[in-house]
Amino acid sequence: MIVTEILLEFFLETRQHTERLCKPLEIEDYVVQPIVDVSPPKWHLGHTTWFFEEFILKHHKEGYTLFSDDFAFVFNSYYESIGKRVVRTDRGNLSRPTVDQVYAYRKYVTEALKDLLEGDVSAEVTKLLTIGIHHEKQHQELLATDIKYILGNNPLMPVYGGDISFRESVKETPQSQWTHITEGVYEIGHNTPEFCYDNELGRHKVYLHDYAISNTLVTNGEWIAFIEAGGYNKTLLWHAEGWDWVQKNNIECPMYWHKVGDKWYHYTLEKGLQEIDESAALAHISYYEAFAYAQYKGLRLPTEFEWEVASKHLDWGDRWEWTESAYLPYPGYKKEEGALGEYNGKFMVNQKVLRGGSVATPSRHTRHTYRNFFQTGLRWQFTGLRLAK
Ligand code: AVJ
Ligand code: FE
Repeated sequence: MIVTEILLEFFLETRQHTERLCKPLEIEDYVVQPIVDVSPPKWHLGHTTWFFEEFILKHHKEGYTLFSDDFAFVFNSYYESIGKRVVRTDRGNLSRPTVDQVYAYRKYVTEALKDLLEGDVSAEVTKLLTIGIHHEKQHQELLATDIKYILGNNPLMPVYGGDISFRESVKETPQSQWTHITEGVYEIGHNTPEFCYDNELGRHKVYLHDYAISNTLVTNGEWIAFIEAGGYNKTLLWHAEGWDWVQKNNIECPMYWHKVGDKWYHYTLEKGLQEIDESAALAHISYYEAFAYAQYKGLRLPTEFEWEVASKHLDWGDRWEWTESAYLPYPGYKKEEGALGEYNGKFMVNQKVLRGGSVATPSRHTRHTYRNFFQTGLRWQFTGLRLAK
């Protein structure tokens, strides 16, 4: 089977885009890990490269020599079946390999893949290449949000700069309306020939009762009203775990928000600290906050199934939307074989599903069956919410 030029083009474009995201960084920005969830940009650059080397080149390219025997230890993220690795909390302690060496590694692996793809390749390689591309795209989103965390938590709050605009203060339509869906049996899960992750498969039927879902995301202005109504102090709105999280971390507003005088500001990649636009879609809240807000409104979050069914009637893609659904396997879920079985399946405990996409999601990445997932207290992604009833 010949890898179409289109797939090769897709691969090269993806590799380039990752580097373009890092272009505005200073060397020091590449190395730090301010919290465990945020990885150093240098680590993302190396890890996405290691993924292609480990899963494709090592097994499918004749005579391939690893760029470095040490890099699997440094850039393996969480694949227990592949081998030992730097513990996650130590990713920011790696002053070596240097940024230059990591860029050289990227070049070496990209060239080796280009060379491999110029010949005849198996359906297996085509499949692995497609996963590798989508994997790198997931890391492009993580790169954008990790860079935002690194810069936005630096006391100087530097502007990111560069030529990529994230439209972070994307406006919501002022007229919020309810979209009504009639009760019945609906099919959930992926069913096109296009790529999807294993966690979207096991298409199955669910029964949904009559429900309504908002055609808009909750806005910054609506969130300010929640703050002013004492939402963060009203214990009855919160889960026990959410309330503990608020107390322990002194949470009073979304991540990146700062009150100066009586006005709210937030850190943005594009312009640094900016006055908040009340009509823009809210971002950077945890599941706990999304839930408390729905309680305060006397409403609820949609389930991931309600979201998927309604999505064809909605405008979506600016924010990852917290749902009420636990991240669980669909009936009939089958893990990928081998180490790739560790990619999604082993995280199906204690996490919530987010649907949609965000201003940091790269092109051709998300879809209406895509299942993102995070732990309930995390909010450095562009996370927001849409209400249901
Ligand atoms: C789907 C965003 C939760 O961050 O671990 C990256 C994406 N998977 N490499 C994550 C992912 C493997 C994943 N999330
Ligand atoms: Fe990864």
